[in-house]
Amino acid sequence: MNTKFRSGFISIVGRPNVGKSTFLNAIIGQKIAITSPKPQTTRNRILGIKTTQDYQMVFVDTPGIHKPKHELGRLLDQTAQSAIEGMDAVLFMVDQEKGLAEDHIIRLFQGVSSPVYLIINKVDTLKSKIEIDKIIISYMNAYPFAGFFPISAIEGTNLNHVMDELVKCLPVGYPLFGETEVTDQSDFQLMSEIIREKVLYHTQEEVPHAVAVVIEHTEMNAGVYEVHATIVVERNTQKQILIGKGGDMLKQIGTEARKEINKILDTKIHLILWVKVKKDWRNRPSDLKSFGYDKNE
Ligand SMILES: Nc1nc2c(ncn2[C@@H]2O[C@H](COP(=O)(O)OP(=O)(O)OP(=O)(O)O)[C@@H](O)[C@H]2O)c(=O)[nH]1
Ligand SMILES: [Mg+2]
Repeated sequence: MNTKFRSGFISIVGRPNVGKSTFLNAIIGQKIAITSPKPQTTRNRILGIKTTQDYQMVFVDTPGIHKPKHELGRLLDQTAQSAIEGMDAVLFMVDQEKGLAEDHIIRLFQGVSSPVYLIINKVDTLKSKIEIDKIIISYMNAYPFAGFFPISAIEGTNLNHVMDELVKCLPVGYPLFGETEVTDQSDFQLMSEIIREKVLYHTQEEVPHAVAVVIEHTEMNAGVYEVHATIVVERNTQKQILIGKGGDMLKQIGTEARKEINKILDTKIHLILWVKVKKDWRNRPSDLKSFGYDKNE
């Protein structure tokens, strides 16, 4: 055992859609967290574990911090906020396209004892260097960040510099997870998230936010591993949209999800999807719980 082995926790927080989950996947080197152009893609705290000979870094991906409109949104914000305290380091990610510092978000870090780093993402779409300098100055004036890193999570730019800095934040200690483990999510969680990601890509406006996915059961049927999943929506009109003309939309979502599940879990499943209406589920604590959105603390 390496006596200088380091291990610890690093959280990734920020507004929705800034690229937190894309960053996590890039660091771990495989898809753990779903991503999409829609805000509030991530709904649970997701661990991504990076283990080398010298360290184990446990990243905590969180839902984007926003102004909640539902009980679900309130839970998402709570989850993100609870991942700020007690970490070895916090990465505060911003999207350079969104401009200057926002005071009310920065206030979250007041009194936090761990180092908070400013990560300015999406520099691949940067128009001029002056622009990014202005953004950096506005954030650095708003909070004493331990450092800042302009990155592109999609292109992998500067991620090595972030990692070099983060290693220094980890205390000497034993690994907390097995060396081959990359996430704390179960296969059921991963499957339901992948199905939800396909729904996010195929639907617009309120529909993606009104969707939850539940894996009901799995069974072996004539040598085929069958996965039965329900897509829950809030209204009949949303159900119609998801099913599509002659069932086309649901078929498309099912095909894309099945292919990706097979790839990620290195398996061969047959996916059977149902759509169910559960009125106002985002405001019902019992529904939130049964869809897996209560254990975020
Ligand atoms: N151009 C560009 N787009 C990026 C980059 N990183 C992420 N994106 C895109 O930004 C969008 C949001 O990415 P996510 O990783 O889902 O963002 P998030 O911060 O996890 O969002 P929430 O889970 O909703 O809080 C997706 O369309 C990504 O492809 C980047 O470095 N450059
Ligand atoms: Mg996310």
